Formats: sequence, C-alpha cells, structure tokens
Amino acid sequence: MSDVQWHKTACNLCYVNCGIEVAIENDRMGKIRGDRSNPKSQGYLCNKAARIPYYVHHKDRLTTPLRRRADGGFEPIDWDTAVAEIAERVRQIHAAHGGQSFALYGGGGQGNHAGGAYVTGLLRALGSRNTFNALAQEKTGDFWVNGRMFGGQNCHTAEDVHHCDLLFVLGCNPWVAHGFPNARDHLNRIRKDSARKLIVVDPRRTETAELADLHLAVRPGADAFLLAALLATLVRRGAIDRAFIEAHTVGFEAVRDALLRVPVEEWAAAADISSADVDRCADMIQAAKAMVVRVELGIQQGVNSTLNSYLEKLLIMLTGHFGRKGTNQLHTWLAPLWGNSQGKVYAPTGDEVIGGLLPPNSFPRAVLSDHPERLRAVFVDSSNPANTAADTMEAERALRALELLVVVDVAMTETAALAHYVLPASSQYEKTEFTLFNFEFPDNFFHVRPAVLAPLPGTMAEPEIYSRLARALGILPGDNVLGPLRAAAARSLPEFDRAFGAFMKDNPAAQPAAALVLYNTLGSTLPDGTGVAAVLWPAAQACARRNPTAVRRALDVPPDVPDARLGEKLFEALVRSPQGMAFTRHDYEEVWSLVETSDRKVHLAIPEMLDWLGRLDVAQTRPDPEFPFVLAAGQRRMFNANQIFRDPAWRRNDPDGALMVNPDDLASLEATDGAWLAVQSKRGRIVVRCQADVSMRRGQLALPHGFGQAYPSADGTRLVNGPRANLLTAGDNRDPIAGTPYHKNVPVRLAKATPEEATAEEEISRRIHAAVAA
Ligand SMILES: Nc1nc2c(c(=O)[nH]1)N[C@H]1C(S)=C(S)[C@@H](COP(=O)(O)OP(=O)(O)OC[C@H]3O[C@@H](n4cnc5c(=O)[nH]c(N)nc54)[C@H](O)[C@@H]3O)O[C@H]1N2
Ligand SMILES: Nc1nc2c(c(=O)[nH]1)N[C@H]1C(S)=C(S)[C@@H](COP(=O)(O)OP(=O)(O)OC[C@H]3O[C@@H](n4cnc5c(=O)[nH]c(N)nc54)[C@H](O)[C@@H]3O)O[C@H]1N2
Ligand code: SF4
Ligand SMILES: [Mo]
Repeated sequence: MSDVQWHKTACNLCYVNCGIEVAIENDRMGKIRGDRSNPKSQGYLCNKAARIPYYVHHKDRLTTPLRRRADGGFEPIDWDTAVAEIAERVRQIHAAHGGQSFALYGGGGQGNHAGGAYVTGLLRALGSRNTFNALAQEKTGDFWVNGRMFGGQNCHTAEDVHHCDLLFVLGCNPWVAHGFPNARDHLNRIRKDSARKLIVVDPRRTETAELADLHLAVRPGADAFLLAALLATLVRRGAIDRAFIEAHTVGFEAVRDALLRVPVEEWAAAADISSADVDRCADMIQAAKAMVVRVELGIQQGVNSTLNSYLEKLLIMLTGHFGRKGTNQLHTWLAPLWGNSQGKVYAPTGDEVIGGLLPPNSFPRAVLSDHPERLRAVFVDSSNPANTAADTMEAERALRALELLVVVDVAMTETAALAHYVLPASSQYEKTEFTLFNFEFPDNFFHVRPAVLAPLPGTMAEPEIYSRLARALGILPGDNVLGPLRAAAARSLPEFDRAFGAFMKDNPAAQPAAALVLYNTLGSTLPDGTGVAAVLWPAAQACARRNPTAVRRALDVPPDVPDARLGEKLFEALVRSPQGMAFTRHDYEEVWSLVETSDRKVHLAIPEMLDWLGRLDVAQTRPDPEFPFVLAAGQRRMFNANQIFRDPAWRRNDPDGALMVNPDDLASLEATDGAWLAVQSKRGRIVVRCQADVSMRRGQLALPHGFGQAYPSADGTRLVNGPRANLLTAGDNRDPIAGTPYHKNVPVRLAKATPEEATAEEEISRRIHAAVAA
C-alpha cells in the first residue's frame, strides 16, 4: 500500500523560490507540483523544479564530519570531535592574530538563508564582519549606485512586470533564468497583447529576444555606450518626465549636461546598434505608459558594471517610470539580505565594502597578501568558490593556504575537497528554511518552509552546527543563563520579548550572537520544528515598526490590535504559513517612504559615475588581437542551476555543457558542430565540446554556468562533468569600484583540440552520457 504524503515547501533552484508541493513516500522525495496556494507563485513552476529529488538523494551527500589527514585524504570523525577540534583551532588563531583573520564565504545559496544569520553571529562574536559571497560577483555595483541614489545600499529596485506595458530587458534572459515570479507566463502575456511591448538588449538572440518587439544585439561589453546614447537621445528629444524629475529628484542638471556631451552616433556604432534602432527604442519608451526595466548579469557582469547600473537607474528616473503601477519600485524587507556599508574599506585588499560584502575576486589576495590582517581562517557555507569564484587556480591556491578551512555543505564539493574539516548539513528539505530574496512590491512575500523529510542520518541543520561551535567557544551562554529565557518564551511572546530585551541589555557581550541566543531559547518553543525562524523575531518587530500600515494591510489585522503588537502578529503568522504569505502590502505612491535619502528624493548626480561616463573610450569595444573572441563564461541554460546539483543525471540535455559558437565562426576554424575545441584565455586553457548556434553573435562564445562538479561514476572514480568555466577567468578582469567580475566578457582565442585531447574528452563524455542514460 502506498503512503504518499504531499507537503508544501519551495523550490531552491533559483532565487524566485516558487511554492511547490512535494510527494514524500518512504522517506524519499518523489513528484513535485506547483503550489497554487502560494500567494507569490500561485502554482507556477519551470522545467527544472521536477528534478529537485536529484539535489536531495544522490551518491555525493555528506553523512559524517570529515577531517583532512596529512596525506590529503579525509577520515570520518564524530560531531563532538569535529566541534572540539575546530573550536580549538579557532581559539589558537584568534589568540595569535585576532578576529580580523576570520571570514565567512557564502552564508546561503538560492534557497537557504536560515543558517546565514547564525554563522554571521558566530563570526561577529569573533570580532569579524568579513563576508565574501556571490552577491559581490553580481549585484554590489548596483548596491553602490543605490546607496548614492536612494540613500541606502539596501534600497533595491523591484519590478512590477505584471502591470507594465513596456518591459525593457537589459542583459538577462528571463525565459530561461527567470529572476521574477512567473516569468514565462508574463512574457507570453506580453507577446500576445498588442498593446504591450518587449525590448531586449542582449548580444545573443536569446529565447527572450525571440519574443521581443525590438531586439538590440549589442556588441558584448558595449552596454554603457548604448545606454548613454539612448539616454542622450531621450534628453535631446525632451522625451523625459520633467514633472517627475522636478518633484522627486535632485541633480538633474549635471546629468543632463553630461548626457548632452555624449556623441550619440559614434557610441551607438561602438555598440554596433544603428542610430535608427536607437531611435526606435526611444520611440517605444516615449510611447510607454508604464515601463519596467529588468536587468541582470549581462550588464552586471559586463564591462563597466557599476556604470551600467547607474545608467540603467537613470533610464528609469529620467523617464519617470518609477513608483507607479507597472513600473520599477523599491521593496520592503523582513530582514535585509545585505547591509549598508557606505565608505567602508577592507584594509588587506583596499576594496570598498559594499552592502557589507567583499568581492570574491579579491578573496585570493585577502588570503595570500602579507597584510597583518590577512585571512587565516575561513568558514564556507553554501558556496563552492573552487568552481564559482573567478580564477579557479588562484582561488584554490588561497583556499589551500589557509590555516583553517571549514566547509559546511550538503555534498562533497570542490571546495570541501580542500578543507581541513567538512561538516555535513541537512538538505533544504530536511530542515526549516527561508530565503531573504523578498523583492516584490506593492505586495512583498515571505516563506518559512518547515522540513518535509527527516534529516539524512549524520547531518545537522546549520543553526545547530553553529550553536555547538559557539558553545564550545564560550560564545553562547550556558543553560543556566538561557533557561529563564526559554521559560519566558514558553509562557508567551510578550513575556519573552521583555525577558530577551532585559537579557541583551545586561549582557552586551552576547549581542553579536543574538541570533544564536534566540534559536536556543525562543526557537525551542516554535511549532513544527521551525526553531530556526527564531531569528525572525526581531526582524518582524523591526519590519512592523518601519511599515505599520503595510503590515496591517497584509495581515488583515483587526483595528483594535495596537501597532505595538503588530510585530508579534507578523511573527506568529510567519511560522504558521507553510505556503508562504504577504508580509507587507503597499499602495504604489507609498514607495517614497522606502527612499532613504534625508530629503526622500532620488539623487541623480553621482560625480564618480559622471566622471566615468566622461572617460568612456570607444577603443574599449575593439577586440584584443591576441584574444579575438569574447566569451560569456557562465550562461544560464535550461538544465543548469548554479552548483546545486552534483549528479549529472538531473540534466535532460547537454550534459557536456557545450560551448555555443556561431556557425560561421566554427566554419572559419574548419571545425564541425560537436567537435572538441580548446578555449584559451590569459589565465587558462580548457577543452570543451562545441555546439553551433545561430543565436550567437559572430565573435561571441558562451559556456554554461553550473558545470564542473566531480561526481562518482559507476566504477567509483570521480568524473568532472562539463567545463569549470572559472579556469578561464581572471581576478583582475573586474569592475574598478565594486570588484564584480566581468564574467560575461572574457577575452579568449579558439583552436581545435589536439587529437589526444579529443579522444580523452570523448571518453569522459561517453561515460557521463551513460550515467545520465542510466
Ligand atoms: N536555468 C538557470 N536559471 C538561473 C540560474 C542558473 O544557474 N540556471 N542561476 C540564477 C542566478 S544565481 C542568477 S544571478 C540569474 C542570472 O540570470 P541572467 O542574468 O538572466 O542569466 P545569464 O545567462 O548569466 O546572463 C544573461 C544574459 O546576458 C547576456 N549577455 C552576455 N554579454 C552581454 C553584454 O555584454 N551585454 C548584454 N546586454 N547582455 C549580455 C547573455 O547573452 C545572457 O542572455 O539566473 C538565476 N536563474
Ligand atoms: N564564470 C562565472 N562564475 C560565476 C557566475 C557566472 O555567471 N560565471 N555566476 C555567479 C553567480 S551570479 C552566482 S549566484 C554564483 C553561485 O556560486 P556559489 O556562491 O558557489 O553558490 P552555488 O553555486 O549556488 O552553490 C551552492 C552550494 O551550496 C550547497 N548547498 C545546497 N544546499 C545547502 C544547504 O542547505 N546547506 C549548505 N550548507 N549548503 C548547501 C551546494 O551543495 C553548493 O555547494 O556563481 C557565480 N560565479
Ligand atoms: S523559476 Fe526558479 S524557483 Fe521557480 S520553479 Fe523554476 S527554478 Fe524553481
Ligand atoms: Mo547569482
């Protein structure tokens, strides 16, 4: 007799985190379907979600703590030994070199941020805020601009795609990568409605570009030239929203003057876009009632990343498509995913700390430099920098050079393989999880997902792991101290609130580790094993204080409930909504309450950006004769999902992770479709299978993101599936301000692989295909 139970949770494969229902049978995950009761995604799923069981159940899950032996191999050890030994090493390094020698790399991936607060608490208690993660490989240029324009680096734009009549897609491919809820539904609706338009700026004729009314196949890396030419055209025509600019912004004159100096024709040509197309684009913008600009890695990991983000924001602001139905907005936070660290500098590398984050491109220097505060001990959680940070060789050299590397992961990653200690985490379906990817407006959503499976034996949830470490380090007070708080929590939330407030006041030393205290007190009283959500208690209070009206609307709280109790109501709802919930509901015009400048105006003129614009030189767009191709190292495809899957069998197609090449470029190499080619950059050389693809511009190449994981094959040897793209990328190919990598712009040359290489690769490929077929 079958005993199938359906449980509500969320997809962890991209940051949209659609609500799903999973069938659990005999402790295994089976079928997946969209959860119609999820208020954000309403049943939507993409092609990848059905494959989630490959993330949970596979041969490479970790089931015991591991310690590295002197010979480089690993031996299993028990949890108590692992915790005691790591704590001892931490104490020694801390005593000798202080808190600054510690860092966190990661802290959460596409579906898991619940553990992040706890490892951050541990790090802070050690006296460090050094955090490297993927956001600083993509979004920190945007955060920097937001800090200057909106007054806070965690003011972040939302996209009301649902209601726009013009969607301006700039450097992203939402049909494949999603990035906003129910992406394909919205793209289909726009295509079918003649009153709604789609513009796509992408060198490649992507799946999204195929749907567009206007596709501008920009020269790779030339977006700043195109955007500046477009903005200049709009300003010259007077096609800007004077009333909006007057009412809501300052600094327009300086921006206008800079834009009037742009040589429109020359810069459009540098971007390989005809002036007629720039004009058509401007016409469409001028005709739009409500435009949404949707951006991502194409500009953020492209040349001039931070400047691109600035120009993109100017496009929104000068045309006044902001803060109305169907335009861009700002959004609320239950708890911000990143910080605000304007003006802070990280001494060992001289990088600006943006959003509280440090750029992975500088990670090797932070470890390998001779600065007295260089890194010596690193915790990696939910990240695989040995595959995903720029310059794999250099990243691995740095990871190897550490005195202590502790990796907390669900699987044996390339980074874990270099660790002193590897700690096995329960998967995201074996513990309560939530993400802080809550980017919507006017309604914003949060989802606390209780476990749907028992933890894999030997694994632990991150809050438990970090609690044990904190206890061993004397950071977390003992039960004699926490007992009364726990008792107060068992009585009522208001009692806990008073007791916790008093405790924190009396114990300032415990403040950095407040999350750990919450988990070990309030957490033990929460329903359905949702103890990890304890850290949301202060977040819910703060959110309700900041947005009382919007929280009230979202929760439909009776009018007799005072504002002072809204946070408590919000928290109670959060831990009891396994399908997710709206936590703020705004009216559009209330967006101005989210702007953080003191005058609540958008500050348009950023001197560093206007200088950069003035220094742009079209010579930058000419190919390097030594490396004439531009490689997009890390494209999103139908079957890649960061480093979340390790078993290649999850992919329905392209298990080789082929290099996409324009057929004419292949012909000029006298290579055939499917052949093995050598891609050479200034940093490295890899051999990959090629795939002729007419959607590619001539001179542009693309390798997929999310490949290069080693996985045990049938005979037990570990096979690397697909390219490790970051063997080709260089740490210094980066944005000068944010340090974000120019991954979409890696200069390379291309040649046929040697016959020996082709034979060897063909054999590996054959075995991977066989594993996928089995
Ligand atoms: N299937 C799938 N979906 C994913 C992920 C995944 O791994 N797989 N990862 C998730 C994550 S972490 C992220 S950050 C997002 C990223 O989502 P996207 O940014 O949409 O994805 P990418 O394919 O990396 O890059 C987007 C586009 O940039 C274009 N591009 C390359 N060079 C340039 C250029 O110079 N200018 C312009 N304008 N465009 C250029 C590429 O052709 C590509 O179509 O996707 C998320 N969704
Ligand atoms: N060349 C190139 N490099 C890129 C990009 C690119 O386009 N090109 N894109 C960049 C971008 S946008 C991103 S977002 C990054 C992503 O790169 P990373 O920061 O490395 O993150 P993920 O690839 O998502 O890896 C997630 C890791 O978390 C582990 N994991 C899964 N669930 C859990 C859990 O519950 N607990 C713990 N502790 N671990 C878990 C997985 O096994 C995996 O090792 O890659 C970046 N690197
Ligand atoms: S869009 Fe993202 S979250 Fe939604 S089903 Fe696809 S991969 Fe999962
Ligand atoms: Mo990302």
